[in-house]
Amino acid sequence: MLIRNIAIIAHVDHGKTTLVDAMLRQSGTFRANESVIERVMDSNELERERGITILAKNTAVFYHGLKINIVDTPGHSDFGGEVERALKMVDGVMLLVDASEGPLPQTRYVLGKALEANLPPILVINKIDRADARPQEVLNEVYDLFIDLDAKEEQLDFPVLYTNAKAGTASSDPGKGEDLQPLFEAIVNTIPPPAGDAASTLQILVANLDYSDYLGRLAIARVFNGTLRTGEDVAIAKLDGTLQKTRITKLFSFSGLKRTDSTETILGDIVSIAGVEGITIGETITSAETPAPLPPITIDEPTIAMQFTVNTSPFAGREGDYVTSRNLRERLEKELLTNVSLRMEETGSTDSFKVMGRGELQLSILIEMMRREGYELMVGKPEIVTRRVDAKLMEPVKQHTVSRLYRVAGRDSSSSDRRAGRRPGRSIYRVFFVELAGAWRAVHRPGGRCL
Ligand SMILES: Nc1nc2c(ncn2[C@@H]2O[C@H](COP(=O)(O)OP(=O)(O)OP(=O)(O)O)[C@@H](O)[C@H]2O)c(=O)[nH]1
Ligand SMILES: [Mg+2]
Repeated sequence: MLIRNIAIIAHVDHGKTTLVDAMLRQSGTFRANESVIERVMDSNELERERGITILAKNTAVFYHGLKINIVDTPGHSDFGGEVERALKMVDGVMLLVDASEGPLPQTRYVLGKALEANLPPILVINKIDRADARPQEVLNEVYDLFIDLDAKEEQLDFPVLYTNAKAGTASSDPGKGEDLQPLFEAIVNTIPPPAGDAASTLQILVANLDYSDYLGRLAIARVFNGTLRTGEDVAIAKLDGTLQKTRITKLFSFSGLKRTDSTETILGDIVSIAGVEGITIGETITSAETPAPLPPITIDEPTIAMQFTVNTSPFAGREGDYVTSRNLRERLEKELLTNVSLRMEETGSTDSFKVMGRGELQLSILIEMMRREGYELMVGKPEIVTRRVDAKLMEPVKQHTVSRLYRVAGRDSSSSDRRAGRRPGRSIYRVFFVELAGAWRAVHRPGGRCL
């Protein structure tokens, strides 16, 4: 079967998950009378409550006999690690940009990662139905962004589609659009089929983990070379360099929102594997005789840290079931296995752990998940993670964009000024003002401490 693997990337709320809904619907994934919830891929409890995507997830649709594996990624910068990892599984990206907001900081970040990985993009200018849509300007801003990111000549030659993800339409002309056919065609024609050789040494890279109540831990992995058949002896090249011999007995491929049983992998496909104890992200399933591990997945470093401590307050033990430092450590260690952008460090005390992540939202989601699972803990104030490079103390720098109507722009930038603080003699951030239709957009580059 012919395959295409694509990730959908964008700034937060630009409509990725909504577009996946439409792709699922139009590829006949659901029965005609099936009622399907909106943003069906945002399947976990916190995602539904908050209306955001937190974890990257896979689905597959079929178009004229061709299988398109789609990875929906989160747009919030705190979950950037999910995007980096998703890009390991695909051969191209759909870069989604809101037709009114245009490219925003996370658009820049995810596009930068896609260009670095040499993944060909399809530009999708979404929410074309918005009254304040300005597709032509947004297109120009995206070209500027590509150039700013030092895109190569051939990377600038991408197809452009204008979509209304809610209505499920795409067209190369912003005024038109009947269905998503032009988008499917663009995927087939611009995203290269997976490379590799089905007959050579087995190489399957685990890029994500999932969990099923029936099957336990599931590894989501991309077949780069070779063919895996269930029941055959294989090896897992572990992150510590050792080789663990095993046999894969439960193999699935994606089909819409379901996993379908399979006994043999197809070259380039994204598969799901159950029943392998301890398997984790970055490991390669390979031949037991001639192991050929793929390079492990590297992702950007954490930027903020928080202390997670056993509850020692007078009210300790009233809310949670898991209250000891051993409970806390085990839960955090479990999280580190699936959440590769998190790090944990021991502190001087056995009751306390320093947990590092990409942002406050990411850590607050972890805390909320733990709370709901019955853990009781105290957390400290977030601090930025600093690093010494050549004896110089370095701090993470963020880009902070504020869009306001003209009349409040002055007040807004001065309050950011105050928060950012100043060092004698020089400003520690730069402010850019960009004029947009009826609004100023102030772009700050403050140090991590100021946010
Ligand atoms: N008017 C209009 N609204 C849209 C369109 N596409 C998405 N939306 C709305 O935009 C909001 C965000 O959509 P999502 O699909 O959750 O966006 P997302 O990019 O997946 O967001 P994250 O995963 O959290 O980054 C929702 O309220 C959608 O209904 C569109 O084409 N037109
Ligand atoms: Mg989403």
